[in-house]
Amino acid sequence: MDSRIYFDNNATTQVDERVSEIMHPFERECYGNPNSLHSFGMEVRSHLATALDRLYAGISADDEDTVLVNGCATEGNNNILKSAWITQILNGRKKQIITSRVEHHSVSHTAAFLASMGVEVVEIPVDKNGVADAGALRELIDPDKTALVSVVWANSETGLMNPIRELCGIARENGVLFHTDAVQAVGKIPVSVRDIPVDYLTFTAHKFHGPKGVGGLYIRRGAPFVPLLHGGDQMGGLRSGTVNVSGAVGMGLAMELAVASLPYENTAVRKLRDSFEDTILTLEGTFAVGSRDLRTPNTSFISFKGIEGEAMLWDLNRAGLAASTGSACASESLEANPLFEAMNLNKDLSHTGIRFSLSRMTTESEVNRAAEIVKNAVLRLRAISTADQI
Ligand code: 7TS
Repeated sequence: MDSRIYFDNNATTQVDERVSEIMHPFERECYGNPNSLHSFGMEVRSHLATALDRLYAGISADDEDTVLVNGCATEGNNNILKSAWITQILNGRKKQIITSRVEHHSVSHTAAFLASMGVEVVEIPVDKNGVADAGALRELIDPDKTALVSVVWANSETGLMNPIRELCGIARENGVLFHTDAVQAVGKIPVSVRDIPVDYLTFTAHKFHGPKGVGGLYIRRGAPFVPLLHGGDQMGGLRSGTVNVSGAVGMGLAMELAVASLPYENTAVRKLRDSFEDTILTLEGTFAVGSRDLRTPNTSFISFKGIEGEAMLWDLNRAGLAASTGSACASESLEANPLFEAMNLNKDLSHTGIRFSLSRMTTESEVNRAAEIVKNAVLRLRAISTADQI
């Protein structure tokens, strides 16, 4: 039994046991290539078809739409921005791509690359609540100029959810394509492309108790699309390369389980997160970033006045609690974080924010122990810093 506590589920999650089990046979028993014409291929194809059905159902995609299995959300995000560049800008009359100031690097760095290729990239700011400002999009969007609007559904560091319904509505009113990176939304809140008619949506299995290295990309029927990978014409020629069959099968079941767990996520996990946060916030000099009702139910980003974030992480880690100072894949300091800058928090945060992200596997006893560990760390680190000042 692992006695450590894992509160870094926005970085990645533990694979659900049922997902693990369903993936096993695709290594030694059912190992055919799904594109082969013999029985080995055929038996795999049927499992892949079930997995795709589960993915379509999970996000309420229409049969006429496309859901591709690919390598990860980074691939999906790259694909959509580069595809919009090729179809709307290089081969069209548009000039501009709009993103927001709170994107994951897989969007912001791709946008920066496109800017270096001459694309006009504009970022919508966040409002005082820390969510993308829909009013700013209304002002910036230009039907003659804007090729694509791409806004992350939920921010990975704070869990703050952007007003995707409104942003997507503005893009549609202007006849502009709309993409959302739904990596931190799937499995935490309902994600339905029928309800919110985005043109493109990305997700990645390992954020909802599925395996790593496999993701999904939704493309609405008729939405322009150019593949990133050309080759063997797998996935209808839209994503070449032999499909990661065990990954796809695992992601399909993980999606089904994640959707089934949404009520639990929004009651029990939310309650655990709130109770953890309430306990931590009794400590002096602490505050949580972003109001709770605007955040995904599993995430708390807490600032501890006067404590250096990395020192705190080490202390927590030594005591058996895994958390993070933000995105594991972002190395920038918190001071440079545009979200905190926009919320006017940098001056208060200065290296003191810690992200705690829970999951449906988190238990009450873990929450209680974690809160104790955090309290002790804060007291110890503050005592050290006071001793240093004497
Ligand atoms: N988009 C968002 C919003 C993410 O949070 C991440 C990963 C990705 C895209 C990329 O997913 P991948 O499967 O391609 O790697 N975010 C984080 C994080 O918050 N800490 O580590 C990875």
